[in-house]
Amino acid sequence: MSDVSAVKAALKSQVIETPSWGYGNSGTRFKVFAQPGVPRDPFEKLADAAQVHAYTGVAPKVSLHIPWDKVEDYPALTRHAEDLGLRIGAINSNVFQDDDFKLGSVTHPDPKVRRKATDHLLECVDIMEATGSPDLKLWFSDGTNYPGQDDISGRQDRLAEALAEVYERLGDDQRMLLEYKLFEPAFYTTDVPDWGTAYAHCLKLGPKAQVVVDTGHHAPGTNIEFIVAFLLREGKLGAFDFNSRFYADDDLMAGAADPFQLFRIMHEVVKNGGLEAETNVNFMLDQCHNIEAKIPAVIRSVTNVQEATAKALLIDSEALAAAQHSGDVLASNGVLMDAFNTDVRPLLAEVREELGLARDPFAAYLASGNQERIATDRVGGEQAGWGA
Ligand code: AOS
Ligand code: ZN
Ligand code: ZN
Repeated sequence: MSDVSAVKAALKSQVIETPSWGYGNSGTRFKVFAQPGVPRDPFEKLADAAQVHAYTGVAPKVSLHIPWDKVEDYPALTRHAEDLGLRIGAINSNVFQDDDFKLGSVTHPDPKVRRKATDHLLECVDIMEATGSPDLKLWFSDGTNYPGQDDISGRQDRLAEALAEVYERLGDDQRMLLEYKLFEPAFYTTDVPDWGTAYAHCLKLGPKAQVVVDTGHHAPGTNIEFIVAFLLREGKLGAFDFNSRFYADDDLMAGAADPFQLFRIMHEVVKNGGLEAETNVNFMLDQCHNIEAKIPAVIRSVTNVQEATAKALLIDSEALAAAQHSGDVLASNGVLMDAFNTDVRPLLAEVREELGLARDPFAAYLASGNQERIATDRVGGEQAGWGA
């Protein structure tokens, strides 16, 4: 796409969904570093997400995680979101933080534990109904640590059974997003370890089940953009959990570790129709800001995704196709690299200006005084964190 107004229109319509847990305290198993001004409840998490939206103009949706964001009154939380100019995005289930799930949740050998896990997933569907959320995001920590610990294919049967029950409960405007992850916390087998497993389950379930690609959930060297192209071609790419990794599931800011990889992914998205509204790909972030200030880190992540998208949109697709058809390897690679090496920050600044926003959302937020204000105001109460 080389028509600048079309590129700008695409950038204005891309929605990036931010995660409620990205605004709370988080850390590693070694230490959680508490930060001043961190939200004390889901209402304050939404207020922080509203700041990100106010300065970027493209982040009106927020993913919730249950029970971290459990509230008495979901319609009230939804109204609060609407008052802030937001809407509730994916509902993330949590079947990994309960003693009962030590040996698995929906794949646990004990049917009573499987029932408990599936009931939680159904509760999440109820919360979707109460909040107007269109997406149920499922990530299972299920797996085993030792050879022989459990029956690998038996666990697939149990997984399929639970997924089918939840799928049945979905309404016409609701879908299931199944996330895969190579390892952790299970270290020998994981029950949904890769896109192929997720894809096979989604295919069996039907059109309302699609795959989530979390960019931090692959073995080093995995070609993620291939997976993206394949899933889009099959109509099975439901969403991204964007983040960066250097080692494993690092959950660092999207585009920080490898902006070139993010560009390659966004190229496949653009090329295969993933930015079109009807394809309905949910561009989510799944990140934790352990040592950096959270709201500006989310703003930086959003702008990193936008920069990768802008570069992908600037690829001269006609020149690329011509070079590919003529078998000119160097020319086709050159077309891609020209786009990647373009400084798109002035273009994005113009897009923001046209939306009535500051040209530099990061600087504008820091100058707003909000960070100091929340540090003063949010005293007392328990600060929300990853897992609280
Ligand atoms: C876990 O590794 C996954 O990325 C999930 O998406 C999870 O629900 C999320 O990271 C919050 O912990
Ligand atoms: Zn994730
Ligand atoms: Zn993860």
